[in-house]
Amino acid sequence: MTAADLRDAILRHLAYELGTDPGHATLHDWRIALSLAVRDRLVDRWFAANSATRAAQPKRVYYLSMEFLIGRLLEDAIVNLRLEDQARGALADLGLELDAVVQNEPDAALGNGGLGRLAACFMESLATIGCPAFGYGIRYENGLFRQSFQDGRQVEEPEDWLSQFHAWEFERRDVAQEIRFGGEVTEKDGRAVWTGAEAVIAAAFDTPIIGWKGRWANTLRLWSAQPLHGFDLARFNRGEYAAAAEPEATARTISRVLYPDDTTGQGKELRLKQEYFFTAASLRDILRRFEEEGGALADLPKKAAIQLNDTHPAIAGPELVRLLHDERGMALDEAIATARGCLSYTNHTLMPEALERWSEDLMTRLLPRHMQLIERIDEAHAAEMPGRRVTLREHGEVKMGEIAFTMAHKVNGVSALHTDLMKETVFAELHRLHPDRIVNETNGVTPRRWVLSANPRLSRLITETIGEGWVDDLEQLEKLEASLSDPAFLDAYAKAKRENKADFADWLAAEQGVRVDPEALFDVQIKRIHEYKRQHLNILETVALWREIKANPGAGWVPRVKIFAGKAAPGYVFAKEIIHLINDVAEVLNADPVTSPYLKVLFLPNYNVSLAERLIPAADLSEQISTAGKEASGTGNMKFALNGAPTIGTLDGANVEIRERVGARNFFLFGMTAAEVEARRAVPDHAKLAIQADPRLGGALKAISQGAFSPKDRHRYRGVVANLTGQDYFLVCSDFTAYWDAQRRAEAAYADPDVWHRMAACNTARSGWFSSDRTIRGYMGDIWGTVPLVAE
Ligand code: 9GP
Repeated sequence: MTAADLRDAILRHLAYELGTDPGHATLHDWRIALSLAVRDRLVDRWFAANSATRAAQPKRVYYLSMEFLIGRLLEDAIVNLRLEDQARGALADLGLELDAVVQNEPDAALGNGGLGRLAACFMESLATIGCPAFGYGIRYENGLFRQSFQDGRQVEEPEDWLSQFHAWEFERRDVAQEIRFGGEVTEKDGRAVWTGAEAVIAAAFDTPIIGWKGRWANTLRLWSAQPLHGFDLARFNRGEYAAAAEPEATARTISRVLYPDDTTGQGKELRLKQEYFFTAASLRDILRRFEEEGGALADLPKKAAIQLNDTHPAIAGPELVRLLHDERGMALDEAIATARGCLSYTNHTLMPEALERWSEDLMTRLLPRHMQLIERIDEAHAAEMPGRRVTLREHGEVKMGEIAFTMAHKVNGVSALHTDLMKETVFAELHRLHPDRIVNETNGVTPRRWVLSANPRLSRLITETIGEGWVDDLEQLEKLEASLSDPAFLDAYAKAKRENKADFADWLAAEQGVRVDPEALFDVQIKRIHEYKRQHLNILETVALWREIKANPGAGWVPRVKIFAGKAAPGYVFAKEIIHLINDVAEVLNADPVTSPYLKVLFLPNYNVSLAERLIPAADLSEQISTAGKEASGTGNMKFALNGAPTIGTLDGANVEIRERVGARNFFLFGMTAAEVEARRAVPDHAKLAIQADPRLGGALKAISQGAFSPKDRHRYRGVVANLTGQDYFLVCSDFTAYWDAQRRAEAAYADPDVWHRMAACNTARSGWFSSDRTIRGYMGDIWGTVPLVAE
């Protein structure tokens, strides 16, 4: 396709889809017209992949996930179809710039953090590798909330990403599933019959996901909840307009937002409904496809590898048993074994709040047959494993982590350390019973999105140096090793980073009205706000540093900009206080004429994929400072390393593997290990001891507690300070001094550009293992037993 072909296609779509002409088209219109023109190309590849799959009838992968944090799709499609030059040329002819058009697309806000972004990277890698796969999730009308700040406090507003035409999806009116809740279980001819009382329709919307060079494309199928019947005309005619619309509104609630606040009973019920809704719809779709291809039910595991992304779809175990046993008459034991043959489960966290537990009352009310089946699965497991102590229910609750484990043939962790800890802690007993079940698949990120399109300058330099093969064989970055002592290469590497930083500074000035010095060290912590991720450790160190600079402004400080971004869950009060504190500190520090040339603090609102794509290539230092043992893997850490930002971090999650690969000298390690964390917690008054030992920490805490950053509300951070000086479960105080020292080491290294750029380049050259292609190949071999196909 030439640029002229693409230009003509854009103009055609502009006229015949959007009904407008170039003289009246807005940027939005151009973006849609370009998307449709690119989509045409993509659909051809998608059809080719689909027909190759139908012909071969291979084992398919089904990835069930509550989140798919796909972000923008236009640039991805252009890059993977290798249409950048044509798109630039076509738009230039029309007087437009590709970057502006691409950035007009709203982010698909279908995820919260690492788990959702991992699912998106996996979809892209599956397509690049040519592994036939479906992603299954929910088409949230309002996604995750949009974050803004009011007087420094987080404000949540509905995300309206679907208020514009979404060019990438196809509604499948022919594919719909009726999903039921509640009701009762009766028996007929010896079989259980569940008649759910409430019903909604799961309507399918398909998004093609294209792999590198357009070699293959898979489908992301998202379910939207719709009412079984339209509005109630009889009530409407009686003038009860709101009541007439109620069934529709109630049904739509299910696919309205991602992670509704579940601190209330209603919130919990809605969350469980969402989980069952998309899991049940997906399983029926999978069985329908299998049955259409005419397989014998017992062969289902040969045709379907169903991956449960965290515990959210864990109800898949009981539901698949129900579909096989109750609805298709398979013997219970066989149904359990067949389901287990298909299912595998990824655990993404050891944090107890994410290993879901549902009250038996709620489960019985919403999913009465599943509750019975959970009991039967529990009994079957007990019979299989005499002497076992673990149960699927405890204290009136159903344990979804244990259900997922019991019903899966493989369970994987997402980094080596996390996998070991899983074996030793949350699943110790189950691991003893099933020693071969747990495997490790360390996470990865797609290089197409996170290097090639996010960082074109670095990508060009890499390609000029080692050729293009790295894009789908990221370990080829090792070839850069030979250039790490070449001053010309290091200069070019430094120039790319400098220009990325200058671009970011310009964007900050234009979009946020903030000026920063591009020469300053850009020190970045972007991720969900959580105590275990310890954004409060970072801000405490910032306050301590501010006090030191103030006391001695002439000491040759390395200018630094601390950049934060991330959302706090709406019901997580402490995380919201951390955001407020960072914003308050920023206000005081940025206005301080003495210190602000050396130290600035920014909290960028509404963190999303596009912001990460803009910021990571401009970052110098990557903050990965979680309490050891708490971060399952991290994937941001990999993106930063690949883009040449060395890590300051603890031995946690994939940091451990990053450090092993990039080399200890190119990583600013600090803090306690997971084992030391456990030991430290047992020390009485550990926080107080740490505060006594380091006056900088005491000084920072005192400044915060005395209202230095909240002069009109001096006690605002009493709770935060009390937490840190008291229980300090995440050991912020105990790791403070080591963190402070590591920051000074980072500063010293940054002050010597030769040292720094070599360090940064080492990170790029040695992080090739962290490609999600490698991770997906691991899943295919160790868990799914699937092989790639090739499209005609
Ligand atoms: O917190 C983990 C993060 O460490 C990991 O990288 C990511 C992908 O595996 O999953 C996150 N977990 C969750 O978001 C919830 O379990």
